[in-house]
Amino acid sequence: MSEAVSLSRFILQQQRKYPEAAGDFTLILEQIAFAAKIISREVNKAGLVNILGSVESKNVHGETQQKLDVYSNEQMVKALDPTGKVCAMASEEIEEMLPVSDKSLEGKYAVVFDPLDGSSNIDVNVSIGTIFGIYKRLDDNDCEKSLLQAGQSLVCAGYVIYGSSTMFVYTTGQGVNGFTLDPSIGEFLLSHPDIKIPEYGKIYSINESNYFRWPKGIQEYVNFIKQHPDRQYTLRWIGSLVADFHRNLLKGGVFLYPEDSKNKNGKLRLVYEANPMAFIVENAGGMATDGRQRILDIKPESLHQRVPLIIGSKYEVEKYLEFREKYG
Ligand code: P6P
Repeated sequence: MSEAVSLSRFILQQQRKYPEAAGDFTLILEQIAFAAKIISREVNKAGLVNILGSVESKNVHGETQQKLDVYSNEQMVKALDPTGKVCAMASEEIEEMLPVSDKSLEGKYAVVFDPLDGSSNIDVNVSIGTIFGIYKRLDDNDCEKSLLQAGQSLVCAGYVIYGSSTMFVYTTGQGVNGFTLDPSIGEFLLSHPDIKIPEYGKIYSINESNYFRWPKGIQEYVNFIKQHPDRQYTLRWIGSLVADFHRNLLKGGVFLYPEDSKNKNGKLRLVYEANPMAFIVENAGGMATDGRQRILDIKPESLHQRVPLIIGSKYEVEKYLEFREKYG
């Protein structure tokens, strides 16, 4: 039985590689993990307490907010703001950049997050997740600019999946590592060291109900995958980005939420969904594109802008680009 390595110990071991590190980044990551434990506790008993269902309010996208969405957002803010190390925060649940307390204005980091993605699945007990990305603050008093950096400037990205177990998966650019929460001790323990996505998979994840709204290139690509000459693919679509992405990261394959005639830029958001997942997948040896360019190269124009997302194993993503090139 190999020695259990906690997330806290792993983070400190990583910090020791940077003698100049003041510990600010470590504190932020630890606090995100703390928030994840709190959210996990509520998600796992959601059916037993009055935290299911929706609230009257709607989020910036006009979507009815679930009580757990609002609760999770509050936990992330309460975990991060008191550190005084985060000068700016952006959340899927909040229209504008989140205000931080005065002492935080000098913080050296900016954090973007979707506090609880997949919330339409909450009330039916399907896996959901938290997605986050961490940037170094730009030398600019306008902290919002620090939130709108291209994904390639991320210094850390990760997600938490609240599923059959709660897992914390993250990268700082030197590989991807996964930690599983042991509720009996309240610690995330290293369970998936150095995750690498297979070169190709046998799973494709897309909402095929949009088929007749797709451009021809996407239709032709999906038809190719469904009758691949060398292997039988299977379709897996949970309708929860973190759950669908996590499965493909471990087993290989491709997740697609492309544009269609109704959603010209797809459905997923660049800043706090596509970019963190793209940073993770590239550090695991995969690829992420919007169909024309690398996701991490896109310069965000606004906090909530949407982007087509095709992400996963190199083979399936490169093949997608070929079909879009050929068929449009
Ligand atoms: P559809 C959840 O609402 C979400 O934002 C992602 O987590 C998920 O991948 C996608 O939407 C599912 O979209 O159109 O299949 O309901």
